[in-house]
Amino acid sequence: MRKDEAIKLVLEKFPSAYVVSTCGHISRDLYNIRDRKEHFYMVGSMGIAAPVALGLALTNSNKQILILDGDGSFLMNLGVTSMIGEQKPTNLIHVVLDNAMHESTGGQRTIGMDGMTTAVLSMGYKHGMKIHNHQELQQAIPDEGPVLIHMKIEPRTEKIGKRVEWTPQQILSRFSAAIKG
Ligand SMILES: Cc1ncc(C[n+]2csc(CCOP(=O)(O)OP(=O)(O)O)c2C)c(N)n1
Repeated sequence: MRKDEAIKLVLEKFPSAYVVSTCGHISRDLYNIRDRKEHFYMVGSMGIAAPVALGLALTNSNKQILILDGDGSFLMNLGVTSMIGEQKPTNLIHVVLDNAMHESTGGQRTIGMDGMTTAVLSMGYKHGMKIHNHQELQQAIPDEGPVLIHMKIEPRTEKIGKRVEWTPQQILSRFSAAIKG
């Protein structure tokens, strides 16, 4: 699966989710596929989408909060994973798009996501699932979170789209208005 296909599938599967996307190409791809005020594009801060989403999930328990992470970003901040497991927000979905590299900065390899769907269960996540294709994502019906959805994706071959054109202040104010409304 390509990264853009994976993102489209996630948006179809969770159409009303508030999405916090990690920095770099993942936020750019999300923005170019579809721009919504319910998207919080993390600018610059790698590994921080998950803690932002955890705070949002705990303070907005009636809303579905989705993290769109990369494997590099996920692995960089594993501490927050145990915090999510301990807090157990049932409305939190943690999607990791795993291309086995830090694509945004030139493709340096990551240390790998092997065993993470099991590891998060021992940290307190309710579900952990590995997804390779469209059918598997359609069948995955996480009744409640926190859930890790580990999606294997292919390295990019197509050109990256434009950068997010909103300023960080604009991203924050339109997202805040959306989630409060
Ligand atoms: C704290 C911090 N360290 C490093 C960077 C530089 N950086 C931005 S995106 C990125 C790679 C992210 O990798 P991954 O989450 O796997 O996503 P991908 O780029 O593969 O889509 C790096 C190293 C940063 N923005 N912040």
